[in-house]
Amino acid sequence: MTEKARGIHELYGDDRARADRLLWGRVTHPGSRRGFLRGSGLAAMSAAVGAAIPFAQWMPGGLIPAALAQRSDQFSIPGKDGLRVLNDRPLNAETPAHLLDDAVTPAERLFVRNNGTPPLTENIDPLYWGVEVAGESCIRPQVFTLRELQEGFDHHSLQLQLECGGNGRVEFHPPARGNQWSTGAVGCPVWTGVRLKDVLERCGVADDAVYVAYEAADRHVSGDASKQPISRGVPVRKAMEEESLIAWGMNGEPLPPLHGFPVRLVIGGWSGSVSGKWLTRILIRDRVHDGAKMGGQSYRVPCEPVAPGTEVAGEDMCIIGSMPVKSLITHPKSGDCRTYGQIAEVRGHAWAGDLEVARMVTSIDFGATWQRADLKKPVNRLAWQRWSAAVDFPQPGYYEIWARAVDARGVSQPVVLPNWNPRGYLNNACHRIAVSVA
Ligand SMILES: Nc1nc2c(c(=O)[nH]1)N[C@H]1C(S)=C(S)[C@@H](COP(=O)(O)O)O[C@H]1N2
Ligand SMILES: [Mo]
Repeated sequence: MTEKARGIHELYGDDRARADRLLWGRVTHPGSRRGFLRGSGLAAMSAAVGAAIPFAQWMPGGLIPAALAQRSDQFSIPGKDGLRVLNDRPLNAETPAHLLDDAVTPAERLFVRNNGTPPLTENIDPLYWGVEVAGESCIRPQVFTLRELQEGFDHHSLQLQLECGGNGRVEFHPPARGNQWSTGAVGCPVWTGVRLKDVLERCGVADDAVYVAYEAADRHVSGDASKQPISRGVPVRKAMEEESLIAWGMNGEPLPPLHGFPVRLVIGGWSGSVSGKWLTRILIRDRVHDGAKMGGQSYRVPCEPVAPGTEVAGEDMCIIGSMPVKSLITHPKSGDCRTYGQIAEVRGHAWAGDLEVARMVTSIDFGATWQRADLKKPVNRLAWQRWSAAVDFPQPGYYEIWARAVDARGVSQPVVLPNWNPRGYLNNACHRIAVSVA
């Protein structure tokens, strides 16, 4: 497993101004010693150093706070707890499985998947942020400010699971290029917003509408303003589901800047890539959307299974829809020791894209036998489901705990890898952890 973890010195070593902007939203002008640290950036740095910074106005730009610079452990992104940084240009970070144990994923433990450079949001007045609804099949195109969305439509709060289409990519062989996610590009916070459906209906969806897509305020990593980093969408029927939200809140707080402040889409159960952050436009299209990362090899898999390593032409690739059935063991932590004679509580979450998880089983004998686990209903449709099991180890030694979910149609997670595909999407193999019993 290759893991590209980056320390804070390495990050600042590359480009101080960029590191400042990335971590704190601090704008440092070349040739000037001053860095302007305000608002959410100042709050982020204060949180990272553990106290308010009375003399922040005198702090030079490009300076790594000593509290972080003198710590030998790997630094974490401000506002995040223990995430593994896979890439910092753009920023991508995943959550170790044992840190995803909460029923509702807290902001500091939600993975970050950026395709481009996020907009600077600290000077934004969220209420005046505009979201335009347009497109060939939009009958009454119009712009809503966030305030108009909040005042003009019913509010809904739902727990919705978000998983990157590339989660689990690291296990594919031959390797697929892209962020080498292991198991941590998934989370399930509570989102608050209005139904996408209600807004689309206000604007009028023509009979020939096929797709609903987003455009956003982030910029392409190349800096080329004519390019968008990502602009994806879903078929109209998915956009019109009651759980598809235009959200401004996460766990009762405004969206964090990294997660799309001030407003984003949340389309539960599908590849996270359709849940556009920093939302600026919604397009009702009369065709399958053709924005950035809709075509070629992006978020697409071979329509028919292929042998590992096969090159597949664009026209033989199909767009990913619902994510497959999957589960995670969030307790105990892999590698932990247990005392012989004590029953271990094992628990985690399970989800199945558009479907519900019907059954959950675990094994401690490498899949020779499976035991039924207790599985809860989702709190609402498209939320992950809590499961737990009591495991009794027959003698001291090394064990693996394997977990396997089965969806409402009887489809279960594969124990080994699912179909290889060129970009390494949809790996829903069973999660397994190591436990030693002494
Ligand atoms: N505007 C915009 N929206 C975006 C992205 C992005 O790079 N830009 N990344 C997408 C991808 S690929 C995923 S998996 C999710 C990740 O959401 P998160 O970073 O809030 O966890 O956001 C999606 N929405
Ligand atoms: Mo993603």
